[in-house]
This record gives sequence, C-alpha cells and structure tokens, in this order.
Amino acid sequence: MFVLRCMECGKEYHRRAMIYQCPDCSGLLEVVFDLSEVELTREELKKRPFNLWRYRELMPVEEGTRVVSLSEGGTPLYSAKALAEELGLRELYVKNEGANPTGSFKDRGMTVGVTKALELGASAVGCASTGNTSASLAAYAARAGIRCLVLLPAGKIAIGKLAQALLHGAQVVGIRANFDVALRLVRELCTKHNIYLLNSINPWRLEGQKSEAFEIADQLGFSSPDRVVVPVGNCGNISAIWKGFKEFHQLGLVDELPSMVGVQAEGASPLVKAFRAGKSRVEPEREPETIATAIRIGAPVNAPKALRALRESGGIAESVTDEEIIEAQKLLARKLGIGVEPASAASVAGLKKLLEYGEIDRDERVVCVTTGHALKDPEIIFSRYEKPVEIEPTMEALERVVMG
Ligand code: AN7
Repeated sequence: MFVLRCMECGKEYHRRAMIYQCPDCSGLLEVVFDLSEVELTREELKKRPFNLWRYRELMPVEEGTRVVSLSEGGTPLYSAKALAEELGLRELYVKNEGANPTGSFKDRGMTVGVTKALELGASAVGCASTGNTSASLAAYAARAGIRCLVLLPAGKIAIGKLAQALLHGAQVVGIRANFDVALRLVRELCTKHNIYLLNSINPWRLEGQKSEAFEIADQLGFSSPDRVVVPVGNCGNISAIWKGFKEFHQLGLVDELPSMVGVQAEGASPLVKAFRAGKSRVEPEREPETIATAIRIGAPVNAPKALRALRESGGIAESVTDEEIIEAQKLLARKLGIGVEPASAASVAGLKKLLEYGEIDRDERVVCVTTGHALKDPEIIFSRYEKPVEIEPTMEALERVVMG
C-alpha cells in the first residue's frame, strides 16, 4: 500500500487525506509505497500492453477504481544516431513525450491525478498553467465528466495549448500576470471553494509522471542510461522521473541509477542558480522570461524535490539561451524528424552545452526527454524559421524558386 509523507518533517498522512502540503510544516508531500508488497518481474511486465498502466502496481490507485485514461504513456524512445554524431556522443536516445494523447508528458500525471480526484469525491478540478497542464487537465476532466477551471498568464500561452483547453470545454481565465502569480491565486481559490487542485504540487500527479522512468528503463532492456536530461520549469517532472528510477532500482528491475540533468531557460533559471550556489531552496525570480513559455516559471514549487534529485543522483543543472533552444529544436526536427516545442528542445540544448564543457562524457549513454509536441506552438516556427514562398501559377515562376 501507500501513504503520503512530508519530505521535510517525515510525518505520514493517510492516502485519503485531501491535502497538498504538510498541514504541520507546509513541506512538500510525496507518495511512499511499501515496495516489499510489490511483486513485479521483467517477464511479467513484458507480457502487458506498453502504456502507463503496465506499471499499475506502482500507481497509487485503490483496488477496483475505474481509471480515467486516454491510453497515455507508451511513448517512443527513439535512437538518435544522427544527432549523436552531430554532438559527438556515443549513444543518444530521445524519449518523445509529445506522443501522448494531448501532446505532452502532463497526460501521465493527469490520468492518475484525475482518477484520484474522483476517488476523493471531487466534482471540479483546477490548475494554473503555462499551457500544457491546462490542455491535459481539460481533456481528462472532460473524460471524467467533471468541471475544469484553468488560470493562465494572459498572452503568454502557446496557441495550440490554449486551443486545447478551450476545445475540451474548460473554463479558461487569463490573468494579467505570470504563472507564479496564477498558481498562488488558484491554490487559494481551490482551498476556499473545494476545487481539486491538479498542479504538480499535487503529489499524485508526480506518481503518474514517474512512469517516464519505468518506460525508459523498460525500453532499454531493463537498464538505466548514464544520464537523463529533462527540461525544467516547476521542477515536478525531473523529481518524478528520479523517483521512478529509484523505485525500479529498489525492486531490482534495474541494477544502476542514472544521473539527472535539469535544463532551464536562462531567463527563468532559479533552480540552476540554487544548484550552483549549493542551496536547498531557490530564490524566486520575479520576472522570468523566455520564448519557451512552457518553462517561463520563476518560483518553482517542487524545487526542493528537484534539488534533492540532483544531489542524490550526482546530477547537474544548466541553463540555455533562447537561441540555443531554437538551434536544438531545429536539430531535433531536421536531424531526427522529431518535432518538439521550444521547452522540450532545452534538454538537447543543455546536453550540447554540457558536452562542450566536458561535464558529460562523450562515451556516455544519454536519454533526452522531449516533453511537448511541436504543434503546441506553431507561432514560434512562423517567427523563427524560413517563410514559405508564394508564386504565380506558372512553370517559369516555379522553376525559378525550385531550381534557384
Ligand atoms: C513542454 O503546463 O508547468 O518542471 O503549467 O509544458 O515539471 O514544470 C509545464 C511545464 C517542460 C516543465 N516541458 O516541467 C504547465 C507547466 C514542457 C512543459 C515543462 C513543462 P516541470
């Protein structure tokens, strides 16, 4: 079975407690499984369909619960030879989370989060979001048949994500402030009006996301890579992935643990600064800015978990510029045929930089996680890439542009 435990004071709470933080000390909560009760073998796992629910014993849902699912997970782990050659690395893979039902890794969190919301009797869910969380929550709330409210920084949401939240019928509210302010507001609203909060402060969501680690290990023949490189905003995903690897390791399903690498955009890099200064808390940035709007976050709520993941795994945190992000997006798109949104490309941009600095060895086996699909943010492509040409309908005009 599983309980909720405060990562600061260690106090444990019943898994049916409707809390997001430790009522005693406000520390972050995490879900702790009694792994001695879990029996999972490689042979058994291999027999099951390849999606998130392959790992059901490690998902915190009660027996008999009907899961709210859109068949999330089971995303491809692409071999990235052409990019590895370009970067001068021995072995590189891309775990493409854009292949999830709503186009981002958030679906892994929401299948578990919305399932928990129903278990706990919620009739409405809410979140603040830089875009993908709201797109995903809107879809899963629709599937569950419950009300959904999303609070977004007005004008700073990639258009595909905004369209998804509207499409699925969420109540969409833009606020004239950044994500951090939106999150503060929605947290207060949720507590006051009994709306179930599904930002990544919600510990159940991260349980779904830890399946990224299970799948990576599974796809590598039950082994861990040397490094897992993850774009970082609110610090939930990197923490979840690390937790997943630790659980697989404790269960004997992998022999080694990877080292975690967190990559932020330079204009929104509180985790990188705290990591470099050796601090256990981040100093919030009041005006985070980057073209990678998904990770335009200045006060990441899960920073203590991410800092712990970096420390425990012997990890690294690095930041990259917007130009480096676009360059990496282009490499993924043109060397590998993988279309990702800017935030996702931060992982590859970070890897490139760390190889150049000699912080990552050229003979390592590396997995970059690409977190969201290219179509989330088509505007970035129109503003940063070549424009299409338009011609009169004659062979002469056509030959002129095609043949130079
Ligand atoms: C594509 O949707 O925070 O470090 O509100 O959409 O777990 O926050 C999105 C985050 C990386 C960062 N890549 O993950 C939101 C939101 C993409 C993202 C991240 C996000 P976290």
